[in-house]
Amino acid sequence: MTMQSLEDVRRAFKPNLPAVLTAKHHTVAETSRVVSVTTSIRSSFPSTSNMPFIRFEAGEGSDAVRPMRVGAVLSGGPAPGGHNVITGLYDSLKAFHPESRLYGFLNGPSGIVSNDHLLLDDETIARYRNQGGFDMLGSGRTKLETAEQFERVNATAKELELDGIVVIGGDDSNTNAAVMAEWFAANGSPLRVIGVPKTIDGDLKNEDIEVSFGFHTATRLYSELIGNVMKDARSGRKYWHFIRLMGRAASHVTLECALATHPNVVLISEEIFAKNQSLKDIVAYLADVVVARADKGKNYGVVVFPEGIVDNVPMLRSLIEELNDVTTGMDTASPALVTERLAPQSAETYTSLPDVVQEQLLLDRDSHGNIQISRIETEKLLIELLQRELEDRRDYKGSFDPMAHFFGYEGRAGLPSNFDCTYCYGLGVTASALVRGGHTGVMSALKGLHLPAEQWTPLGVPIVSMMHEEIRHGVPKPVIEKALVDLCGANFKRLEAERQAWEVEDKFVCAGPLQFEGATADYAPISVLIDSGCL
Ligand code: FBP
Repeated sequence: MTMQSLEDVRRAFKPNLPAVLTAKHHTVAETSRVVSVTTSIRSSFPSTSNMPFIRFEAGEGSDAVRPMRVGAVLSGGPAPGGHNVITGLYDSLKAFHPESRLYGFLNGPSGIVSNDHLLLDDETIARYRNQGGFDMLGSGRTKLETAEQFERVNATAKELELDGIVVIGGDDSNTNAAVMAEWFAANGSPLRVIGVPKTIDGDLKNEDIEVSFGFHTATRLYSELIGNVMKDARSGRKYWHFIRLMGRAASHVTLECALATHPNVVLISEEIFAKNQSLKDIVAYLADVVVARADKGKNYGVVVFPEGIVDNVPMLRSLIEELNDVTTGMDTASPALVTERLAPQSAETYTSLPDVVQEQLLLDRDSHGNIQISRIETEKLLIELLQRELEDRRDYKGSFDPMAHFFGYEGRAGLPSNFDCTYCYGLGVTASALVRGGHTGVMSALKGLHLPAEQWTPLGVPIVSMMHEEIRHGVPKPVIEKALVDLCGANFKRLEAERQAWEVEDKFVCAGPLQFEGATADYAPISVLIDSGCL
């Protein structure tokens, strides 16, 4: 007997396309929508801030049918579906003209600078259809911003005779794409730069981008694991599980998983920040739930929270900001050395943290200036502080045996869900049409994701329309605005209405493994369904 691997089975999956993309199609400027940006952003993007929104129509385009040459790059953390963006791009370029070429730049944006590439062919593309990870090309977080880097990108583009570059990345990578598009437009180059919205964090989201790709698969995977831990907790009845999930700035991942599984406690960074909660407040709330459950004989439970809470407890946020300043220029920063340089209140906060967390707060920042939040074991911090609090609670007679978990990297490269396979393939085909239509500085998008794929609407969204100004490394910079959880939005309201009932009663839901066939196989993310009013 020969056994087919699931990878092989998935290679045969055929994503459906939006109807307008299945036949001959072309792009047209959407005249009814105008990009509105601040004067300051306009002055940073003088050549590209007037780019129109783009829509798609069936029928022949006016562009000459000649082979196209396009380069694609995977940027930032992996997200399930990235390979399908590339397969969609490839199939579409080849269908347009069989001699078209698609180059994949290796190891992220630095591959464009150094012209490190792979010319993609049928065999390579076939191997990666509907597969997870970013291993076809590798990824990286190099920031492209200097004139020298752009000169080198230009040299690469000339050498490969590129018509366009497709940047598959999150908010920072797409900010880079916009800056690159501006540089080429300002320098009279016809090279087009198109973005594709990726990130499991789900924080690249707005009126036009309903969800970033990878979010669905990652949250389904985490929900499966959370559901399994819940079953285990309820079976053994002796452990409290503290589960940290990815989500640096935003808590979309935690919110989606919570709505899928119903943990006893859910912490949301945006709520903590809005209510100006201190670590003490959070720990007191956790202790209240632990005590209430113990009173019912339940010395077990599940707490779910995003990695970003460390950066959202106001006291810790200002500590992190001060640490960023204090450690700048230090060759090796040690807890003892930085404590001496911190203001007294920050020093007190810092030294009250467990040693391991003190060390982790000093890890190098990434090239975008972000603290490496995934490396900070907040679950251990909460457990230690909660243990101290429970010792002080005279009314507490239960037993507290905590377990710390981080579900992070295991969710970023799994076999993509049918939703992510289909969404990404469509985003790739849309990006190809945007390059062919001569557009630049726009992001490939698909709307109406609660509907069957055939009814999705492709469009090109000017990246500058998503921007605002943020202080980065001490100076204001135009960057894509991260979408945080909207505390007045339907998803958070749903959590708010339900979560109290989950604290003491066990309303756990075992989400089970991601399905590729059957009744639940084609679901869109819960948050998309709630936002569209379907749930
Ligand atoms: P992107 O924003 O690049 O998609 O990455 C998201 C993420 O998975 C975060 O959730 C996490 O904090 C971070 O990447 C970890 O990054 P790294 O892979 O560099 O450790």
